[in-house]
Amino acid sequence: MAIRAEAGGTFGNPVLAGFHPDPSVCRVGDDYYLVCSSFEYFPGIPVFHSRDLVHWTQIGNVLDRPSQLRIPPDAPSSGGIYAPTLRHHDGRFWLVVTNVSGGGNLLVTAADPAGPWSEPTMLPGVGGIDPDLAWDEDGTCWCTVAGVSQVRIDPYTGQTLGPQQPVWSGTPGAQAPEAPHLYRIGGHWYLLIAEGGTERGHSVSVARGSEPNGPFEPCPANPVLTHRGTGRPIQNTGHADLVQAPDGSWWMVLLGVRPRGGTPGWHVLGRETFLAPVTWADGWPVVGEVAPATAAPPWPLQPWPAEPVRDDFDLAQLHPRWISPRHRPARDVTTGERAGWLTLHARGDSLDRTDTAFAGRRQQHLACDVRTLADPAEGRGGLAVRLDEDHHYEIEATPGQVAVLARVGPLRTAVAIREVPAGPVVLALRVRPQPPGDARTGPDTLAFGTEDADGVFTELAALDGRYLSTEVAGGFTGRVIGMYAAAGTVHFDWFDYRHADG
Ligand code: 6LW
Repeated sequence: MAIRAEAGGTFGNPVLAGFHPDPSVCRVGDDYYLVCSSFEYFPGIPVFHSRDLVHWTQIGNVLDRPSQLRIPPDAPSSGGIYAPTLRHHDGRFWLVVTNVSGGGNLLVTAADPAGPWSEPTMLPGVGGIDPDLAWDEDGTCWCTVAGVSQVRIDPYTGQTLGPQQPVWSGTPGAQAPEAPHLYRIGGHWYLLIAEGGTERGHSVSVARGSEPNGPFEPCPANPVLTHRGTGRPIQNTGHADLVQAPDGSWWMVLLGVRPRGGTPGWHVLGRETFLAPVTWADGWPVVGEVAPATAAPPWPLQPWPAEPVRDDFDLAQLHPRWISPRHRPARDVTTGERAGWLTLHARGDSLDRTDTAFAGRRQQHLACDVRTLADPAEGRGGLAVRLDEDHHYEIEATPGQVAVLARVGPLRTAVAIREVPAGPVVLALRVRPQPPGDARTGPDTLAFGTEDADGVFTELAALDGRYLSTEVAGGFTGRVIGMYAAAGTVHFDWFDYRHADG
């Protein structure tokens, strides 16, 4: 059943759970498309489709070829791809984005947002992150970046057509004016920005003017959205984009986080995408409640149509949800070697290395069960929860043995080791929220173990989830759960991801 947000139906947030920050949205006819930042991961920039702004289905990745996305092996985690803007203009889709790990700002186009997207047009004259594109009535293309400054560009060549000039620096005293989006709405040009930093102070402010390049008059009600200083379960709300529904209603997509546990609160899924209604008063946007999910799970936290639990690796191409740090050479991560299995060839000897062969998907639920059937006969590898090279937990199989390993900052330890029968082994992970406790209670617990042929779980170790949180690790991403090889070749027959929220 599709609940149409724009028809006043109820819905819960987040609408795109897990590490999906910096959402940018556009509508063509009855179809909405949305993109997010992807940082060090390849392929880059997941693209989603929806008919109702609530249920999103991934239809591809914008940067899915090495010729479009180069992230050097030594690029830091949380480098790479920041903050895309997606627009539809003149019969095609335009996406502008920054690769902070090489090349800077770039622009790609597509007839179909599912791809293929073009090779990048570089924007060497545009300085600054969070680029936005807007066209005025005479066809001039304005590129606006964090700061906030603006320059006219030729989007076909990437050349700038004049000086880059400051347009609005946001609320005096607020840090980090960023994530600009410029819109022509009614008789005004609106400049929507985020300010206050992407942490607890995050907010959305707006200014308007009669020309696309200002001068801009700030909204007297700024910030038009912030959860700072509140006890709401959704925090860090900011980095927003606006879209109008076919029925004329307005909506905002934005990022936010769900910190849990005691103090200071830990968020483990990264920054997620939320939806809020927008009305207008005196020509200014008024943002309604960023309502947390109230409906019974699995709706609406499940993508719609519901995602199958199992990936069988029966297809030549991996589903677009699978991502790998920095690059994914087909020779190292392939379904073409053993039919119906995903084969990984080790590059680095552990997940501490930036080049380890790893294919994972975002953790999207506060509680989930994950399992994979691994065949380590020719190597060593397993099932991992990765925040970055310095923060990951894994259950690793070698022939006849499994071990739970933990890396937290400078510390690396084998937490538990057990003998198992030789041959393929089901590696399992159960993520569960921590029950309410005292001020030091963590967000969740990650229990690693094996499963026998009857599906009976034997726990090896249960680890505190706070060490795989953004508050501990830093950065812009969230947990990614997947398979890896740390020596030789490891084959995986299937991978199950099942939400256990509720
Ligand atoms: C992004 C900036 C931000 O470029 O975080 O929350 C940065 N906003 O706008 C990385 O996502």
